[in-house]
Amino acid sequence: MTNPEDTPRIVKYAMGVALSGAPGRCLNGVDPDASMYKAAESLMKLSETCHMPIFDTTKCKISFFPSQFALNGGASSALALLPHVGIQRPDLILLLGARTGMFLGGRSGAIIPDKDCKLVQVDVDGAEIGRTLPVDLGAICDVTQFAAGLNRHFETASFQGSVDTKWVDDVLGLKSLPSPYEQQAEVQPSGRLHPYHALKHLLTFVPKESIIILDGGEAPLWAGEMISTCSPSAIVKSSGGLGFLGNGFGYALGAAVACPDQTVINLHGDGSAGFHFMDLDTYKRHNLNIMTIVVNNYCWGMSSNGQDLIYGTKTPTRPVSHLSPVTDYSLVAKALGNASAKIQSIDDMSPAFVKLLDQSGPTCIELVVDDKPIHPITVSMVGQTDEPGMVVVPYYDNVPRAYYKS
Ligand SMILES: Cc1ncc(C[n+]2csc(CCOP(=O)(O)OP(=O)(O)O)c2C)c(N)n1
Ligand SMILES: [Mg+2]
Repeated sequence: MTNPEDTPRIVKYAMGVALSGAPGRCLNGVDPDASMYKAAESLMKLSETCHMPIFDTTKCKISFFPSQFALNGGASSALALLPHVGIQRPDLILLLGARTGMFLGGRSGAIIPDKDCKLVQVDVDGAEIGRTLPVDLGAICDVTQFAAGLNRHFETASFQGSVDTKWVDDVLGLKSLPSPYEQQAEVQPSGRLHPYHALKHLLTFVPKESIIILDGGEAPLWAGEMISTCSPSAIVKSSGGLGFLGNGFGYALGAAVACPDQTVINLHGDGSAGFHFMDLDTYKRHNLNIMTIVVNNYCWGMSSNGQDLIYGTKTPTRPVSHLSPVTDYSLVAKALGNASAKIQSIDDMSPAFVKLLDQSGPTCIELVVDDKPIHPITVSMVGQTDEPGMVVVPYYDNVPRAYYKS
């Protein structure tokens, strides 16, 4: 808003958007956490009644399903594993506010099967229903109301559906499968840490009950797999429906001001860190309890890895997706008044945390890792095809080629 006289018109417009549009943080003073917990309660009740597991997407969210909730299946990306571990794929998926696109495997069928599976989509925005995948049933509705309505229905009419409880148990067991990376060496042939091992060890040092903000490309995906090891009080995934980068700095700032007694972990790739690293200056000026972690693989890893998968040796140079091999984030952080440490080996971790957890105010860890292996989500997002009617988009969703009459 640039003109004060626009205030009534814009506030009226904002109220309209807040009351009728997609849910999210808004201007109107409604406590979004209260409404999210209400949504979680209704969804968990519905899930228990129908004995249907709940999976979440990587979209922007504050985790509000307790990890102890028996039907919490964890990340929906695990569903891509089903054919590989000999478990049948789902025959019904309810998309409750979850939007199709890159975070649900695009049109690849990897997460949402492209056959023998009914898809029901519920969204407040009708334009989302069937946007990228054909749905069998769509409902334009607020998810909390949808779940509450079904719950009311099941109070008088008992649930009649048949559920294969063995299948549900098998699917819920996916999240406890040992990681395939466990067996791989902690140090890559480059001499840099394997990102899985680096983040697994690092997270064991993060104080319990921290608020964790995840930003970046592959870095937050590696961290996300093991995040429960530090029992965070909240996880804020900041990549949103379009997968944007850099906004985690603002989220960390807000969380630290709102919850001064908690540690806020502001985790980034080196790419996303570059967007707003100067916010460490603000963190220092307000002496906020934020630990920024930069997972430095010296590249826009998700981008260069996606390009490696598609263009491979055909066009092997990636000048745009590489970042400077000399940038030292721990030094920059120190210059901005944030106590800092650089970690290049597992042995560096304990002394770094001993030094930094003793400090009051903001701190920064630069964790140097390799850009390989490629995270499996990047692999699942790449749909290489030689089909002439499709434009391959390295790590998003391929799009049909525009048709022009000749
Ligand atoms: C604002 C914005 N710019 C560019 C992108 C495209 N993008 C998605 S992931 C990614 C690479 C992120 O690199 P980094 O943060 O270093 O994480 P890494 O994958 O290396 O762990 C890029 C450029 C984006 N999603 N948002
Ligand atoms: Mg990177």
